[in-house]
Amino acid sequence: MDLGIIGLERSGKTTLFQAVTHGHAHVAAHGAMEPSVGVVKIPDERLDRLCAVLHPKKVTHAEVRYLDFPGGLSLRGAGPSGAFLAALSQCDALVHVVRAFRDETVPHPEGSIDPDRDIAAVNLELAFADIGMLERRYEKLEITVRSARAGEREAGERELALVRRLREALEREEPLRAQQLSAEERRIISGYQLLTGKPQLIVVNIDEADVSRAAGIEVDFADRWAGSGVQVAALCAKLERELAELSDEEAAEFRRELGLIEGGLERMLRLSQQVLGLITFFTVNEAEGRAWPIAAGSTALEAAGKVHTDMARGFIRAEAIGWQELAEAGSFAEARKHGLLRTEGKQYIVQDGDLLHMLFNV
Ligand SMILES: Nc1nc2c(ncn2[C@@H]2O[C@H](COP(=O)(O)OP(=O)(O)OP(=O)(O)O)[C@@H](O)[C@H]2O)c(=O)[nH]1
Ligand SMILES: [Mg+2]
Repeated sequence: MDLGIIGLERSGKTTLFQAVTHGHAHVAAHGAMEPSVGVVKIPDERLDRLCAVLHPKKVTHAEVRYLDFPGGLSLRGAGPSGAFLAALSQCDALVHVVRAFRDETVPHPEGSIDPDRDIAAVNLELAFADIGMLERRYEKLEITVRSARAGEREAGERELALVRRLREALEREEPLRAQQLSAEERRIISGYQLLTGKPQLIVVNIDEADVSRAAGIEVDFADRWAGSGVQVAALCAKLERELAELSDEEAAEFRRELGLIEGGLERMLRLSQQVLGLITFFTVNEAEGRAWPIAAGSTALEAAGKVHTDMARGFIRAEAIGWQELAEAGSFAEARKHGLLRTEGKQYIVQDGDLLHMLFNV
């Protein structure tokens, strides 16, 4: 999973990137146009608890990649480069950093601090990029349709009508995420990789002085901006970067003093899994305990395919149990003895927190 960080200039994107990657990132050379890429482990207490009970040799957390691009979206000048937009279109979700911190030594590109204005402006840039993409698509399609034979023309005509409709909705400031589409229409446009169709996590980068009010600020922004495919997290990127440099104990102590219940970064990571529509299942054997992110609504067969293609090909059945039940039982043998392991078939819908043991033939 790739999460692309976007936002206006100097909104705190790189600060957030450094906090979330703890400095473990492949940082692009200064002046290069490529993004810096950081691999981030998703903390999961459930996996930690399971592995503490079952003692696999190795524990593997789920990972996501964060991409930090040089510079920000500028509301003036030539607009974002094609290369930047192309890289964003490859991302699975966008992390949209918006400045709410006050710091006179850091000039705001628009001259004043107004996060709602900035969120709207960045979303508008994304919509413009999509409109441009749809226009180019339309022109190409028109040529193909014109030269197509009568029998092949119909599908092209349908796509043209769809592209026109999407474009009109974007011009009314309806992002693709919010548009009603049939499964067939979704399939057609899945290859377009439109930016307003991507899940978005808005990160309100608040002032150091406001961290004790983070939860309230988050609710306030969520009221206005959260919705289908959009989540909001409020945190102070600069503070989180400082906390990331401390040991876990020191950071926890510091958080307690500040009155923060959940670490801002952990919360952000959890929300980014949510906004991507991902749930987690676990597998644990002697060698490895592992968390697997998967789209909500996936079947046991799809889960098996994540772990190994052979496992899906030779799938017989899965044994399933909630992670907590297994942690309490203490072992697979105990859980089996008490009849806690369920036998599930290919079509079983995997639940968040399931521990799965696949049985398969090769
Ligand atoms: N006071 C305060 N300053 C911050 C915060 N986050 C970032 N800054 C400062 O704002 C400036 C810009 O931060 P960056 O993280 O480089 O912002 P950016 O969005 O990556 O900037 P560009 O890549 O140039 O667009 C730096 O001087 C940061 O130290 C914050 O939460 N509080
Ligand atoms: Mg930066």
